[in-house]
Amino acid sequence: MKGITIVLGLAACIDTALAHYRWTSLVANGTKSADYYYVRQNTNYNSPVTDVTSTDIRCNAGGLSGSSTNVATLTAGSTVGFQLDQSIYHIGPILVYMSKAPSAVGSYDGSGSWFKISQLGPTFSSGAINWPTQVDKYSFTIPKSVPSGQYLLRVEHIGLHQGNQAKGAQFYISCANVNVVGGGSGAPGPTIKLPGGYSATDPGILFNPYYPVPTSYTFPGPAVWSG
Ligand SMILES: *[C@@H]1O[C@H](CO)[C@@H](O)[C@H](O)[C@H]1NC(C)=O
Ligand SMILES: [Cu+2]
Repeated sequence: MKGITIVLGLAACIDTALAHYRWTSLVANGTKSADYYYVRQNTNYNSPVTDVTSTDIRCNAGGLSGSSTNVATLTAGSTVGFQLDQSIYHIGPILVYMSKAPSAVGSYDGSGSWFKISQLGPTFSSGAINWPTQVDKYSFTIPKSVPSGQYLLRVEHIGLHQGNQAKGAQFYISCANVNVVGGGSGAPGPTIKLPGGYSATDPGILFNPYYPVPTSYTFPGPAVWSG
């Protein structure tokens, strides 16, 4: 009994004491930007967000303003990525969203509509669930037909190692200020609000990754808009 307590205590300790992975920079035109040059810097250092009803779920704690963050010019249809400061070491999916700023993105708080442009989840083979491993960068395409203009570009890793517990899922989020050029006349959707679009009991958030071994995974949020 004592041994179990010590092991659990250690596990909890490691989880808070270790430097967590953070999405610190944007990769555009094949070039990685400096940390927090285009990515809004959060104020909770490397702690995850755990409350999906908080405005922190938009762009992490401290991410509602990006007035001191630069704006990256991105071409619609191009490949873009977010780079982490260290590889992801928790199990869970990666999701990417965009939200159009009503005016300058630096002063946009993300209270508008969000649509999803990419997601990566587990694969299933011979009774096992296999999560993306050793990810230190996630790349995706800015949809070709997205209307030109300024957007928040949001990346999220959902740590599901404690996803079997209420509010156990951990959201590692960053948002970049971007200006899309060369876009089209697509109508991005379906959309959600953040907070609002996620519930703590969504099957992809309150999710037991261990036993019985899952045979499917339902991503939270809307379907991916392909553009
Ligand atoms: C990427 O390349 C385009 C086209 O040359 C340029 O307009 C844009 O500023 C570049 N973006 C970044 C973030 O370097
Ligand atoms: Cu952790």
